[in-house]
Amino acid sequence: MQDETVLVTGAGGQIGSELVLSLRKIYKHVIASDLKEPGPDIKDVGEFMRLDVLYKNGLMDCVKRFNVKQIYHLAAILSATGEKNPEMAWRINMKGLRNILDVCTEAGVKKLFFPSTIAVFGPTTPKVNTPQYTVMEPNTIYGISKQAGERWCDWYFQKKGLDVRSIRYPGLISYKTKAGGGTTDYAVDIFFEAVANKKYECFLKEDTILPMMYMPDAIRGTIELMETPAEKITVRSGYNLSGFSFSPAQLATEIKKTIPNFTITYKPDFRQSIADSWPQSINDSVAQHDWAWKPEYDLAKMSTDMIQNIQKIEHN
Ligand code: VAH
Repeated sequence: MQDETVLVTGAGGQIGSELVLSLRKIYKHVIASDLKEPGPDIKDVGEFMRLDVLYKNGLMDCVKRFNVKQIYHLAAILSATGEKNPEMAWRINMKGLRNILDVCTEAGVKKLFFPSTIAVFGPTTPKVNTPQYTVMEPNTIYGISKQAGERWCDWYFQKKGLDVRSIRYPGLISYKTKAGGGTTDYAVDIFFEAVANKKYECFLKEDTILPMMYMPDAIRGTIELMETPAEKITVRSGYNLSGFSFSPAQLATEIKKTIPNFTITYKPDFRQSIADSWPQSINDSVAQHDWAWKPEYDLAKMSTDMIQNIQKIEHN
């Protein structure tokens, strides 16, 4: 086990709750932090601190007291919530990041992970096989804040030498923590509804193709990127990362292979316009070249694993 102390902000969220568990298999000291108390699987098996990323002094105290050498800064407001609360989303996603960047440079943190997203792309971006470098005109506060965040991270690398690394996550699918406030969350909710009620009303149109990834691949890719020797890293904004793409109709067809009497209906809401502004598929050849990224899950393997694990949860 490695001795460095690692801090995870937003540890109670969809990525954080699983990332903390994976990091605790590698590092002796992983401090999980969030604004609110997380579940028992995080809190009861290691250090937890209540931290507000908008309060820099509290972050600095924690980093200095525990000699934190790596930070995974996951605290953020996602796309759908951000459109309902633009001021709060901008404040948390930008001021929170700036506080973390300054704490890292002032307190000698060695490595920082910043979660970016395919939401940094917008309606003028090429939608199919979206390249690492292309037109980026995001039209959600979430996407705008994450694009600005990528630029700040690159600036802190260029001007202050901070070893900051980032991934543009596609929609993430997991069964351990229900997603919250995202547009791709239908691809999580649908599984819980299919197992519990054999039906789901989808808030996106049936043919809305979006890039997605299963959480085990996202967690593995995140840690692989952070463990890659610095000299191999050529992107300090955010690496494109691809899993697989599908539409709600294609996902429903896959679910029916395991739950034959599952039915889906469609009632698009405000999140449809958000989804329509994003790419359908992502080119991640730079990540493949720089640090040998390769997903292990496809749509069928993910769907089977999700249903099997949710059925176990329901039966316990
Ligand atoms: C969202 N799950 O829907 C997030 C993600 C690509 C989308 O960043 O907002």
